[in-house]
Amino acid sequence: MQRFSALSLIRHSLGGHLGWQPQWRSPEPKAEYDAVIVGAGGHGLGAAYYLAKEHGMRNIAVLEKGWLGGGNTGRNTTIIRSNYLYDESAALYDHALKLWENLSRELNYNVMFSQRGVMMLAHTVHDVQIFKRHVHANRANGVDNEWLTAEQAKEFCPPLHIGPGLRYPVLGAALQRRGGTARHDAVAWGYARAADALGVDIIQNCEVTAIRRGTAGAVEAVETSRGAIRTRKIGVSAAGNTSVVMAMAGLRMPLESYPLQALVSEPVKPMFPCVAMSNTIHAYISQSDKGELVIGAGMDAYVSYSQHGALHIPAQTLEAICELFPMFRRMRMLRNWGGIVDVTPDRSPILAKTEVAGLYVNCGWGTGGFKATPGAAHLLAWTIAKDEPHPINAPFTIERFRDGVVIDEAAAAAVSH
Ligand code: FAD
Ligand code: PYC
Repeated sequence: MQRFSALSLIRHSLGGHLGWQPQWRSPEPKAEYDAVIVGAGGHGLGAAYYLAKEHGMRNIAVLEKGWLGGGNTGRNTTIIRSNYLYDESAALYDHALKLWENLSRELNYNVMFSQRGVMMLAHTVHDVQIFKRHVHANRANGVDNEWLTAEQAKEFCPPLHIGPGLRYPVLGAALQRRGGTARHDAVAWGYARAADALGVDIIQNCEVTAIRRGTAGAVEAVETSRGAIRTRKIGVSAAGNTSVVMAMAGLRMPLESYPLQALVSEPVKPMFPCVAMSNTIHAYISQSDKGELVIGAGMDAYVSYSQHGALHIPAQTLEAICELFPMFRRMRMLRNWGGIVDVTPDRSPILAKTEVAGLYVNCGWGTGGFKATPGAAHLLAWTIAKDEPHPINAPFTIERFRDGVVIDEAAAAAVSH
């Protein structure tokens, strides 16, 4: 049954920065599924879609405690890039970027992927050295990235202030031209509609409250706010809440959860041509197709599960934005909000089967998992269907923290942690 209608529009209760959402009627959960995905963000919905499309599974449920796309998928600043340092990460994020390049066609849904270029600003000698190292490492891996002088950065992004008097002068920038943005809610809805068409049940207002394991330890059911559901395969894709869900199966995760905030301005005519990011002063900015400036702030300094953060953080971000782009000083801000991100010690994700038979996990994307959405979804589906990782996600285990084989991407994470 087709439960989706692009014509039935309701107001998104969050008032997220991209506005209106199609309505979704959730089916009643069945007593048993071949696979259950916990979390209807882009990663979970996408995993269900690829399980159905590429692995021939049909009896799949995606369980969501709130509404689909209402987690970080609907709260992020939509920056997409693959300019990470290490070989493992370059393979992972570029796998996702290649899927982005065909996603609107794949889903027959316009996800408004726009390769307008992502420019990372360098403000110190240390930044220059780190970003140049990224440029060289990326190019050696076949990932596009180039070094710009301050003047070239201004030419690429005319609103950028590179004159004297800046607290943090612009010394140059790394530019990934294939990077850009997409419409975040469209990604959730595109995957949801495509998964639904393949028979996947997407069940909102259905919180997973316990994971039942059989005598041999393998998973056998989830308890939910809408009753128990039997299943032999559970994929947890519950960003921000992963530790809580995994603890239900008796697993302790190497994760911390933090609020991360963003805000949008009033809409204005097109004036900002690219994505500009400054890790050093915690500010990143682009302009959505609706005309709003989309601005991301730093992470809170304290762990928390609340979906809002400390107020001084966006205030500091706006100071930085006005310094870098003085023409925005008179803009008014419309809304700000937060999401909960879960962060690993090496700032790389975990995408793996676990020591509990039938339990798989996709988490730890921290401040940077939107860009990974199609790739993470594709690889999670593979891992669940085959009960083994794809070669691309094989390094992203939980055990790497025990064994010390970490993939330290702290310098490539946009937001300082
Ligand atoms: P989510 O979309 O969060 O989905 C997880 C779902 O699990 C949620 O809907 C939640 O309600 C559900 N859930 C949790 N517990 C349960 C339970 N017990 N039972 C049922 N359901 C449950 N990344 C980028 O790449 N680029 C960016 O520019 C960027 N900017 C960001 C800005 C902000 C302000 C934030 C908060 C994040 C940003 N990120 C960015 C990170 C990115 O948003 C996330 O990594 C990504 O969206 C995670 O997607 P997901 O599908 O895994 O999670
Ligand atoms: O990962 O590029 C990113 C990002 C930008 C803002 C938050 N995350």
